[in-house]
Amino acid sequence: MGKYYQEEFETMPLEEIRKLQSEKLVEQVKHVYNNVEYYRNLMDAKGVKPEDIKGIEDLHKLPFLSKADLREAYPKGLLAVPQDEVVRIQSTSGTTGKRVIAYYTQDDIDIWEDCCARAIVAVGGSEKDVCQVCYGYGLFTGGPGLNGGSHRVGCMTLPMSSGNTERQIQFMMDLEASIICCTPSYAAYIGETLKEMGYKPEDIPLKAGIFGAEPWTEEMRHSIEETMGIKAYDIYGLTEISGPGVSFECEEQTGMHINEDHFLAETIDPETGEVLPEGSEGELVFTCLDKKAFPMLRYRTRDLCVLSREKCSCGRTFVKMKKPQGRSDDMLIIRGVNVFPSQIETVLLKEGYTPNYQIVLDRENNTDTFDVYVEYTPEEGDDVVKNITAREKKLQERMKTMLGINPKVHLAEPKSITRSEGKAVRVIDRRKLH
Ligand code: DLL
Repeated sequence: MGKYYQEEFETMPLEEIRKLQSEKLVEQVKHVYNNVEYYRNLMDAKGVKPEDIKGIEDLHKLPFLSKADLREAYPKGLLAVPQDEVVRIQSTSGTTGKRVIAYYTQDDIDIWEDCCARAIVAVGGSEKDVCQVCYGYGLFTGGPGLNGGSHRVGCMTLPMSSGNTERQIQFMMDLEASIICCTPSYAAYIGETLKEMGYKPEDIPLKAGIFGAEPWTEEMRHSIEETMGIKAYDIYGLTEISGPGVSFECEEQTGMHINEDHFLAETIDPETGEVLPEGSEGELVFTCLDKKAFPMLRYRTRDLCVLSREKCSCGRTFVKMKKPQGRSDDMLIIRGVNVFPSQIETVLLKEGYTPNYQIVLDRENNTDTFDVYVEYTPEEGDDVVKNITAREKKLQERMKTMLGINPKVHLAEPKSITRSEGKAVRVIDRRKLH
C-alpha cells in the first residue's frame, strides 16, 4: 500500500474535482427528485426543477434538509431506492429522542468503506498493520465503518467493539496492534488504564490512533499521544452522510480532508442560511454526490467549523475542515454566555489535569448554577487535599478568563467521574427538568 488508498481521486486537481462534482450533482438531483416525494415537494415549493441544476454553481438553489425533516420523514420517507436494493441500515443512538435511520445499497457501503480505507492509509496503515477497532459495533456507524475500511486496506482487523478495557489491552499486547480506532475519550481511558498497569509508552505496540465521533481538543490530542506513544489523528462523519470517513486527517494533522469526490461541503450562516466564503466559521452542510439509498442534499449538520483550501503537504487536494468545536446545539448558554465544553477541556489539560470532567448545570433563584467537577491525579493526592481550596480557586480563575463567567470548580477524587467507552457525556443539564 502506498501513501494514498485512491491516489487518482485524493490528489485530483481542483478543476477536475469540480467537474466531477458537477456531473455527479446533476445526476443525483434527478435521482432524488424522481424517487423521494418528500424532497420533490421541498424543491417544488422553492420552484426548483432538476433541469435548473447544471453544476455545483447551482447548488445554492436547492432547499436545505434538516434534522426536523428527517424526523418528519421517519422512518422511510427519504429512502430513494426500492427496499430490495437496500442491504443494511445504521442508526444514531437516539438518546435525545432524535433517532435517524440511514439506508445503504451495496454500492453505498463500498463508497463508505473506501472512505474509511483512505483514512487508515493516511495514518500510515497497510496490509502489514493490525487494526484494533474499539468503536461500538451494531447500529452505530463507528465499528462497522472502520471495520470495513480496515478489511479493504488488508490490515488484520480486531473487531473488538467498545468496552471491556482489560480485554482490549490484552489483545493489543498479545497481537501487537499497531492502529487503534475509538472515541478520543475512550482512548484517554485506555491510556490511563495502560499507565496504571505499568506500561510505558515505549512498551505499547500502537503507532497511530484514529479518533472521532465527538469533539476533542488539541490538548487532548497531545495528552493521548504522550501517554500511548502514538500519533493521534482525527476522523469525522455522521450517520446521515454515511458514518465515519466523511473526512479524515493526514500526516500534517492540521484538519480533516473531506472526501470531496463523494461529499460536497458548504458552510452557511446558521441564522440566515447564507453561504459563507471559505475560511469563515459556519454550519457545515453536506450534499451526498453518489450515495443512492439515503442521498442527503444540502443536509445541515449543525456542526460549526471552518473550511480551508490551503495547500497540504501530504499532496491531497481535498478541502480541509478544522476540528469542529461541537454542534451548535452542544453549545451551552450559561447566564447568557456561550460556552463550549471543549473550552473547559483546554483549560484542564493546560493546567495539568486529566480530561475527566463533568459539567453540571442547574437553576437556583432564577439564576443558572454552573459546577465543574474535575479529578486530581492519584500522585498528587495528599498535596491536593491539603490545598484543595486554593487549587479550586486557581482553576476557577483560569476558567473565568477563558469563558467570561465563573464556574464553581470541585476537585474530586481520582476515578470518581465515570469513564467513557463511547461518546463521553460531559454535561448534565438539570435546568431543562424544571
Ligand atoms: O459519530 C460517526 C463517526 C464514528 C465519526 C466514528 C467518527 C468516528 P453520529 O453518531 O451520527 O456519527 O454523530 C455525528 O458526531 O455531527 C459531530 O457532531 C460529531 N462528530 C463526529 N466526528 C467528530 C469529530 C458518528 N472528529 C456527530 N470531531 C457529528 C468533532 C465529531 N465532532
